[in-house]
Amino acid sequence: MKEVERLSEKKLEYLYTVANRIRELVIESLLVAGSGHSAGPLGMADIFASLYFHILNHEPKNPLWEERDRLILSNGHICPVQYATLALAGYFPLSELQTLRKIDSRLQGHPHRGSLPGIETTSGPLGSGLSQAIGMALALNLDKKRNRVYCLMSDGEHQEGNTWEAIMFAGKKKLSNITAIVDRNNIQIDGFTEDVMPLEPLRRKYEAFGWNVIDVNGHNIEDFVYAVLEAQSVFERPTVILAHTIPGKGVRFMEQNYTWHGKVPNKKEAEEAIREIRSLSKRIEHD
Ligand SMILES: Cc1ncc(C[n+]2csc(CCOP(=O)(O)OP(=O)(O)O)c2C)c(N)n1
Ligand SMILES: [Mg+2]
Repeated sequence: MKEVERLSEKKLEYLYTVANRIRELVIESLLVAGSGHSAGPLGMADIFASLYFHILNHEPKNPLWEERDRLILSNGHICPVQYATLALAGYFPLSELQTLRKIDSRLQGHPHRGSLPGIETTSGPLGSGLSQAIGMALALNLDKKRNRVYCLMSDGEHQEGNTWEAIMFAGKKKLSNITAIVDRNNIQIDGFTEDVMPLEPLRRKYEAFGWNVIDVNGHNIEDFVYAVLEAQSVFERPTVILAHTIPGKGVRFMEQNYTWHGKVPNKKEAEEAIREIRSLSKRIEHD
């Protein structure tokens, strides 16, 4: 297992730059696709940059490397952020992002295992990723392997029973090689989670199922990396990182607006979005 290193100032700045480049690629690919999800992918860009460019033990040119950590994307609809990140990391050419959601493309609207390097599971039907991730974590434990499993999930998925069965099982099995990361962005398809079907108190619910829980600002890369480090040092308990994020992060007219859950910008909106993301990069450089 690779120990996650502490971040230097230079690395931190680099990760924020990567995150904003991911955001630009997300907007560009969604514009060409003409359909898809905007808010979730933008909100998770900082976490994807941290995972693929600092935390994960992986080899983009050898995607089936046995020693790799596994990253399971349970909320498959945010895959534009995973596609953009995988391409930037070198799993496949950046130009392929232009094929998002096209017929016969390897980049379908929801991820398809086996068609694209770096995709560990097929997802789209919400609520099944944690069960799959736990199966992998358990198998790795039985084989006495030290690879870690990361499962990205949405808050909306916590309204599904299967998610709680998986949480219960991981607690019982004391699976400390799995880290769940929840995109706690407070929105779902047609409203705020606490209006549609309240999830709180999420921390206390996870704790009751035997998990170690860490709340983190999902846009503070330093804090997120520390949370992962903490998860690596916890024994006999799985860890969940409740990552508090802003849906649409980086594009003001999308931020905190659930109507951007499942729609894409038109050309004018995309241009405005890219301008904003670029100015955000400058703001970070000058902070
Ligand atoms: C089992 C299942 N039910 C319904 C859907 C349709 N659906 C797609 S995304 C979504 C919203 C879920 O909330 P969340 O994942 O928190 O959305 P986000 O934060 O990305 O806006 C729904 C209901 C689905 N993909 N799978
Ligand atoms: Mg959500």
